[in-house]
Amino acid sequence: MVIEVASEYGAGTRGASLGPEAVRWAALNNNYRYYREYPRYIYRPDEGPDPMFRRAKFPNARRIHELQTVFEEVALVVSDTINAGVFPIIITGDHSNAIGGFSGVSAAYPGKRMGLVWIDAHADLHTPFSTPSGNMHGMPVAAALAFDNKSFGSNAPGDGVEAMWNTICNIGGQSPKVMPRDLVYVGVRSTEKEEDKLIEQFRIRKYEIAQVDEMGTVNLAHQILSYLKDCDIIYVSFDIDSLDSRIVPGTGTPVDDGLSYTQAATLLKLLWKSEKLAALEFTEVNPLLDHKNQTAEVAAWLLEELLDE
Ligand SMILES: [Mn+2]
Repeated sequence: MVIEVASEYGAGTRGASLGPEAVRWAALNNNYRYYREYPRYIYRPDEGPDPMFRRAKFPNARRIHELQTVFEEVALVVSDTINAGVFPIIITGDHSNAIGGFSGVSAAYPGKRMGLVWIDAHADLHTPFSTPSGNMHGMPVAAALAFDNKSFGSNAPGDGVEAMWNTICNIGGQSPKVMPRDLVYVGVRSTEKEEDKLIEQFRIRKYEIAQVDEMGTVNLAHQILSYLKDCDIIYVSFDIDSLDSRIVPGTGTPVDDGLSYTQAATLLKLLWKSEKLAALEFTEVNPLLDHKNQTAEVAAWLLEELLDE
């Protein structure tokens, strides 16, 4: 089942909520199986794009109130899908929606140990206490780990935001959902010092592009799966900005010198074959920033490559 989440409340730039649809159109144009054969559920937040154009009430966690509802609703869709015996492929607008995704997985597998593979240019390890932008697409990994990062952050978001953050970390009934030991970063190359300190303190496993080039993607995939061997289930979150910005201009925060699409395809294919894979998420395609839908074409091609396996 393909679950499309048309929300961009966590982003700083408009347009990511149109990403899942752009990927769908690219797949349709190419007559991909991904489009023809997979049933599809489209989630849209009740309030539509409106909150994006209002002044943010909580500058350290923009639209956190609206996002909480989105995450809770998406988590329900994901857990219902898994409980029906169907594998969820989740295509989301901005990356904060990962919180809905892994919370749904966590709810469907209570008590199971979850590994998180985060393929992204960014660490997404901010919290309302540390964020420089207030955009929640930079916070999903911290929510999975239930970090507040008061120790390295210097914002004072207020009690209301702190309570909402704790509620968000608890969606799906388990908090934390992932232990730092069970998190793996691939392609992260644009971080802030508040994130670097956490990565260092918790010795979070991280594969940089140069390491991926050197070790090869097949070896990388095997190392990741062996590192996560004690996990019962694995959630893979693939941010399109993990790829080189020259291949994927249509994304909110593009970064140079990323993965090639062959590297991404090989890595995703090998993770896809793991019996522990509980959900796969694609995110951050933004057609308003794109050139002739090229970024959505890349995402659709990657998905098709997987489903051909
Ligand atoms: Mn991201």
